Amino acid sequence: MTTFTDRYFTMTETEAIEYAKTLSIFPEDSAITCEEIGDGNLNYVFRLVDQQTSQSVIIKQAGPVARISDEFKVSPDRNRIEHDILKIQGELVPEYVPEVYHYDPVMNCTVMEDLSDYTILRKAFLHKQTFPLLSDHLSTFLVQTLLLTSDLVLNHKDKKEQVKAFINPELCEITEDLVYTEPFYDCPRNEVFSETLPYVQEEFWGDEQLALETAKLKFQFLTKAQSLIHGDFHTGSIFVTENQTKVIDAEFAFYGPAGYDIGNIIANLIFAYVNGEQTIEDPIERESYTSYVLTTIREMIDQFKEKFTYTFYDQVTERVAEYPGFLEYYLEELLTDTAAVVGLELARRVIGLAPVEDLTSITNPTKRAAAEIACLKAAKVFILNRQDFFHGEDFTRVISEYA
Ligand code: SR1
Ligand code: MG
Repeated sequence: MTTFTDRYFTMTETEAIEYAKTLSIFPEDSAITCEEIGDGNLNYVFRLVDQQTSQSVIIKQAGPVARISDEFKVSPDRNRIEHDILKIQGELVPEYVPEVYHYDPVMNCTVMEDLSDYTILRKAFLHKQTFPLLSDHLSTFLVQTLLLTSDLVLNHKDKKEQVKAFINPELCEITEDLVYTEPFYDCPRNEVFSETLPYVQEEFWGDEQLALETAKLKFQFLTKAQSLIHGDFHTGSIFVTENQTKVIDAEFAFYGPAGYDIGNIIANLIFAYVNGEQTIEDPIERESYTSYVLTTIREMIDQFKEKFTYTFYDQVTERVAEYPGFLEYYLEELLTDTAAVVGLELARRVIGLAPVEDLTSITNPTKRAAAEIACLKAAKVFILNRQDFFHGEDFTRVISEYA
């Protein structure tokens, strides 16, 4: 019998069943099946089902290298970070995260609620499904997690302890390289679609002003320990049903700029928008779907600001943050940071190593290039004019015009 208490190793499906038995997750003698269902870039995700009762759980295990490429050696300790932030989110926004049952620092795995009744939002968008409550759910999630972990509310010494606990150098390095650096020069690791390449060469790699702005933004990401952020808040990290939303996969979490999470999700909604623009043949269906995405983006920003303002007055503990004008200053900076990250994420998913299915699944090469170039044009506006974004409509105007 394998022991799971002495040393770390990556499990097979059979070993994951043995492991579950050692934790007494299922009744003794139950017939358990297991399937590894991970389709992300980094981890192994085992789904275990008791065949008699249909009770099921997920065991998520961090491997020693990324699945996408073994060039990325990433400490399996990231599973601790993911577990610890899940616990915090479980207190702040229990309705929007899976329940956690067990964490194991030897095997670097977490046992959690199985969300198989849900669909990954990116996949749902590829089927042009719509979710009317999404903007409400995501704006609440963002306000609660970003505001309540910041110096606006937390005791500053406690917050510094949290900054220490969530130091995440290897995963941050991935973002520093893949989001903030490589897309903006002709890096050998970039993977650009051939029909999009001439635009990238001319408008991205040949633009010194753009390079300078991305350098400023990279230093902001390196140094601005504002809130405990999810760190990879895209549509592949969100599970949905018609009226429920669950956020997963927070292994990139650390204390960073709050606008990183907001900008990330907005950019990924834009990928859904351009996919709809290029792949829905029927003009009425296309208009209906793309309008839904734009409305979701506008509502997310406007509801975020409204809920942030309300929660700020309700929860703020820092005296100087209550001075007249400070909230407006804070929100303006947050929305500027958000706009910049929208641009960075739009660019890196077109140019960099980790593309998104919303673009790569567009089979017609001309349409794919049109979608990608639309993202890149919008990306430049979001990065270079980031100070101009404050209302939901400021974001949707640029999308309608360029994307
Ligand atoms: C090597 S990991 C590549 C990308 O996948 C993750 O989901 C993050 O977005 C990362 O940038
Ligand atoms: Mg992920």
